[in-house]
Amino acid sequence: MKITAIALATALLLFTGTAHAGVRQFQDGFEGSPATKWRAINHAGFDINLGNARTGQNNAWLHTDRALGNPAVDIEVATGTNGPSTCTARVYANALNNRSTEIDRVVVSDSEGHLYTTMHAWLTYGSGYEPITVNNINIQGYKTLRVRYELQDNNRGFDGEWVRLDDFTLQCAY
Ligand SMILES: [Ca+2]
Ligand SMILES: [Ca+2]
Repeated sequence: MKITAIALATALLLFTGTAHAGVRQFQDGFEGSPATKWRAINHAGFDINLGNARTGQNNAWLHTDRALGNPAVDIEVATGTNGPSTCTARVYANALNNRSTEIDRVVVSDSEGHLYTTMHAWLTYGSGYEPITVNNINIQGYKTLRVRYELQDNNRGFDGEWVRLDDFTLQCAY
C-alpha cells in the first residue's frame, strides 16, 4: 500500500513537470484589410481578390528591386503568458519564377528590440505554396513578437525575384 502511494506521487510529479498547460495560437491569412495588420516595406504589398491566394481571397507579395531596397512584410503579435512559452512561426511561400529560390531572411524579434532568430528558407519554383517554419522561439512572459519575411536581391536578372505569402500562424505552447 505504501509503495503504491509513492509510485502515484512520482507519476503526478512527472506529469506536472513535463505537460504544457495550453497553446496560444494566432493566425492571419491576409484576409480582410491586411494593410491594417501587416507592414509592407519597399516593393511589397497585398493581392486582394486576385485569385493568387493559398486560402481565402488575399495574400502578400514581395518583389526584389535594387532601386527600391529589399522588400519585406512584417506583423506584430501579442503572445506569451506569465511564464515561459515555446513558439513556432509558419507561413506559406510561393516562388513565382526560376530566379526566386528563397526567402532570404525570416527575422523573429520583439517590440523591446530583442532578436530571437533569423533564418534563410529555400523555395522551389513550380512547387506552389511551400511551408516555412521557425521552431523553438523561446520567450519569457508576455511579449509582442515581430515576424518579418524579407527578400534580398541576388542580381539574378531582369525583374528579380517574386514570392507570394499566405497563411501565417504563430503558435505558442506554455
Ligand atoms: Ca489568404
Ligand atoms: Ca534573394
